[in-house]
Amino acid sequence: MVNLGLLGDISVGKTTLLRLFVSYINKQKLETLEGGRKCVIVKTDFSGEATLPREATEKKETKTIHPNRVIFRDETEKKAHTIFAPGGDKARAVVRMGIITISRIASQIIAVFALDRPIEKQFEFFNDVRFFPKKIYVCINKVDLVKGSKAQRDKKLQEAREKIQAFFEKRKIEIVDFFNTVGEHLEGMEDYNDNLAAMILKIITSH
Ligand SMILES: Nc1nc2c(ncn2[C@@H]2O[C@H](COP(=O)(O)OP(=O)(O)O)[C@@H](O)[C@H]2O)c(=O)[nH]1
Ligand SMILES: [Mg+2]
Repeated sequence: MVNLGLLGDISVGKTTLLRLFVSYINKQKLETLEGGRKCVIVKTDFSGEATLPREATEKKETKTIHPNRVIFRDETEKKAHTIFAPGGDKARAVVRMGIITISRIASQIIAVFALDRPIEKQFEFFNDVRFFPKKIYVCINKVDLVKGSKAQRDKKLQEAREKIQAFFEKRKIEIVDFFNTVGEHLEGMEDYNDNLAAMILKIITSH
């Protein structure tokens, strides 16, 4: 059984990615992917989402207060796994508690970044996450929001990777793998949606 934690700054897309994964299981899409397998949802808990007042923000409608949680069962291995996604706003004491708790109980961590904002700003979130495994996975999300050609997007991704690599290297944390994702269902971005599912599959099958 793997306890997987999605950690990252506010609004990088943790909750969206978790919901996307649930949709892959519910639509039986997970087993159609390369190396895919049949999984079923045991339980989902998104009750940690608080609805924001409409005027608070243009787009973001909810904010994670208590960690969201999904339990699913791998039908091939007959094993259950849990994914936790706490909030990102560590300035709020209750959210911060969730981050600390999840960083303690998760055996595998995915550090989530958003490609549409400066990467350096997003490191602040990780600076005081105290319990980190020696090896983590990195997910660079919101790849769709980089405008321009594929070459420009790839260049931006490469620059982000190098910065993230350097940041964790300083903390003696090894990055096992990078995944580039899109959390929302958007036309032409299906491969980046698949990458999220592939990432979780890879983690549960290698631990
Ligand atoms: N365009 C785009 N929007 C995204 C993507 N992932 C998440 N979002 C949006 O970003 C906002 C914040 O996402 P949310 O999952 O709440 O972030 P969290 O704070 O990390 O849980 C929401 O409005 C999402 O719809 C993505 O890959 N592309
Ligand atoms: Mg959230």
